[in-house]
Amino acid sequence: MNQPLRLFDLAGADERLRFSPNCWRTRLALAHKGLPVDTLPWRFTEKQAIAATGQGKVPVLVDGDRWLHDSWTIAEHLEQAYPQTPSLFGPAPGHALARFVNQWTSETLHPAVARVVVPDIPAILHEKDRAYFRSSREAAFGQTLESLAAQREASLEALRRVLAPLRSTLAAQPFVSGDTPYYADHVVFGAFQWARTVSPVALLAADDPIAAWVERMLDAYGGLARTVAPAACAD
Ligand SMILES: N[C@@H](CCC(=O)N[C@@H](CS)C(=O)NCC(=O)O)C(=O)O
Repeated sequence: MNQPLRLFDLAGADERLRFSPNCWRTRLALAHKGLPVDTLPWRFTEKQAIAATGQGKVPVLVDGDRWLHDSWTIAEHLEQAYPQTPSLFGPAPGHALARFVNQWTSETLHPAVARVVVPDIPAILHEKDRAYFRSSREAAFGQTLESLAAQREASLEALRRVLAPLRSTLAAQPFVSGDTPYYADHVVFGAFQWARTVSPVALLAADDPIAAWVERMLDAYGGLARTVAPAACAD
């Protein structure tokens, strides 16, 4: 590695507020591998800065002359390009099972968390992102953010049902991946870090085994994920 790795990392109005679940996957994967990275604060409307990837979403990792996007592609790249560093997936079938966890998180867990926390996101965004965020998310949900917020209790109830297999797993073992965290933990944790940093709503009861695992993930890698403060309560 000649030049330092660079990561375009979604930020709020306060550039220290890094809240993207998908970027947190990559942050934790880099920490797991002990790879230093310069994180560059990026706002939703700064599409030009990542135009070299031919798309408009982060994480985007710049490794030498390669511009990589999509958190899963980045994880596979890191695993293949840095074989002397700790594995993200462990031995077979770790890679294949992590892919399942990746897809479950993106396709089931994120949408369930989004219905709870997205109404809180405009408040933490840079002003230049607010109108874009509102119109793109209202189009995606087919309703206003206010109407989404009004359904919060039902959304929390639905999320609790989605979390049932994660809860029973973490009641039986300390990490999603077993005794220590691997990439599957980074992926699932990204969703909780997202909620923690953008919304004051508590997703989990204090005695929930998932809450204990979230604390272990906040402590992991020298407390990297604790470097971002939780969202403040509005009242
Ligand atoms: N499949 C992609 C999803 C990336 C993604 O959705 N990123 C969000 C931030 S968490 C984003 O950049 N959104 C830009 C936008 O909505 O315009 C990955 O895993 O990296």
